[in-house]
Amino acid sequence: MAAFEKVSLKSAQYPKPSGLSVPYGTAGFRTTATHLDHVMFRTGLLAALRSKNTKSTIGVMVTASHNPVEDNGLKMIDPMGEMVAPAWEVYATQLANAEQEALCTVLKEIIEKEAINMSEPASVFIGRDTRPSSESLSKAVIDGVSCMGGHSQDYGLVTTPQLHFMVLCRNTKDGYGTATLHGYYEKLSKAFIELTKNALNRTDDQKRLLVDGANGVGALKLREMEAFLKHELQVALFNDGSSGKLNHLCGADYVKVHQKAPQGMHMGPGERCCSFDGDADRIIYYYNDSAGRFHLLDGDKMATLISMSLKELLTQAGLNLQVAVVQTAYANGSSTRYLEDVMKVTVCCAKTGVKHLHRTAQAFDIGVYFEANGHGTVLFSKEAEEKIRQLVKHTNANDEKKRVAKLLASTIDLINQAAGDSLSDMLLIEALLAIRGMSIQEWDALYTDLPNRQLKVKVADRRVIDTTDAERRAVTPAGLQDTVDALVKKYKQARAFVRPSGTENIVRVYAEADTQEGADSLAYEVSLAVYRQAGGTGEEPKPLK
Ligand code: NG1
Ligand code: ZN
Repeated sequence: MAAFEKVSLKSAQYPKPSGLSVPYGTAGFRTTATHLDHVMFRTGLLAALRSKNTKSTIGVMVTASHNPVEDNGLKMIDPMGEMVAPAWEVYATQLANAEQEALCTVLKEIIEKEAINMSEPASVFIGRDTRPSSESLSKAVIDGVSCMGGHSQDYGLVTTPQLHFMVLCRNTKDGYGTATLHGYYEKLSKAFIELTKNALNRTDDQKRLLVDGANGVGALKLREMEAFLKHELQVALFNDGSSGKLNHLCGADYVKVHQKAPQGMHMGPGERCCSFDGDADRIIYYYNDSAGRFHLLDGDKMATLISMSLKELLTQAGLNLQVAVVQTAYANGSSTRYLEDVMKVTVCCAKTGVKHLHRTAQAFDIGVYFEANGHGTVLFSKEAEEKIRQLVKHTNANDEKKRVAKLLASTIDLINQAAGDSLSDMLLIEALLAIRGMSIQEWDALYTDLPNRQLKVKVADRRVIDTTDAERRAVTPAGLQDTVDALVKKYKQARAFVRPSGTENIVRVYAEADTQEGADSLAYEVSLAVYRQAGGTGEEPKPLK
């Protein structure tokens, strides 16, 4: 077959460093940029096959998100804008790690296993972040696609969720949106302006938002979108990439992990601020109070504000639709308690990684999902969306109900249902705060986070830890969970768990308790247990100061 000859020839230009093995992890391939040429080319081949297999457009985004600028990676996007199906993650790993001579054999095996009709056309959308390595790496993906006779559309610099949006638009018949950047900005901005019309007497101060663009692609795209927002949002943009280094001392991950403001941000007391990550699929809010104390509003707080607002709007509209919140084990215990006990919403716990949250959220009329680190969105079932849009059209409905239904419809339009999206989430939070007339301090005061601590432990093989119950309990090594349980009993309002990371070669430890000292001490004790019972390497963990 001509395609295979081409593959053999072309792949020689993208040789695999011998002995190198990279897995398709929680968020796709991710490693040092210089090790990725062959992975990119081969994923291009695979994306074309996935396109033939699904008779749809597939996406490939070149990014390493919040990782340092020297890293890179990629992620495949399935037809409905979601993460690629698990079986194809396995194929991706097999293909990326095949030795040069075995490449065509592995390809043929995938084609046979999936019974792919090679005469089908293939279409792949490609996007990339601002890393210096991204442009040439995305060319390698395009080369791979064309080797399989596929057609690529290169969107160039886009945020990860923008590419998810393009893929979803292209593959939906009922008009999710137009698969262009203009289509994306127009859809979101129109919905935002519709919503903020309902916020009366907004002052310029209330419209002002400080944004840390992580020196990444999100900053560029926010600049592009600003023109569409017609001054309804007044952005002061910092870390816009003009001088600083990507994700360095800034960005959502930095702010969340270090619990402090990014560098280069000039925050006045009480000013509303947010940070994107390097590919703009996460967002974290924060402010300094008048005493100069830093306050963080993470994914849990966003899920709370969003689900609370949706629930109220549904009641006002007289619509009987269930709102559920999907969290992970990292959600702060206070948020779970507030959602369940005060707001009376259904809360589910999914495994870490947005694909797990996304799938869980799909089971509800309206599923709000967020990781504590700020990655999340809202999914509306077809029926829920239909009911809301029907009420908007319903001429007999009294005016107030219709007004509220319109608010809900605009909310649907504002949300990027394909993926967590810094730009879309930011506009959603801004609109909800505006409509509620709520300050960031009032939002923050809904509940108080339990003090918590996350630690990493190096072990020889992190796969010795196997977990259950959405990663909240360790099944192996034997005895480890008993130790954790006994340690947790020593502290008040405490909770702790351990799980192997899906993106780093470490075990993560999480602990929370009624005081910071308690959380720190529990996290340390659990780390020591992991080190001793799960084959720790290097230096033994030390107590936190
Ligand atoms: P791992 O390394 O599996 O914990 C991390 C984040 C996830 C998710 C992925 C993908 C934490 C505790 N974990 O996963 O939430 O964002 O990276 O980027 O933040
Ligand atoms: Zn990201």
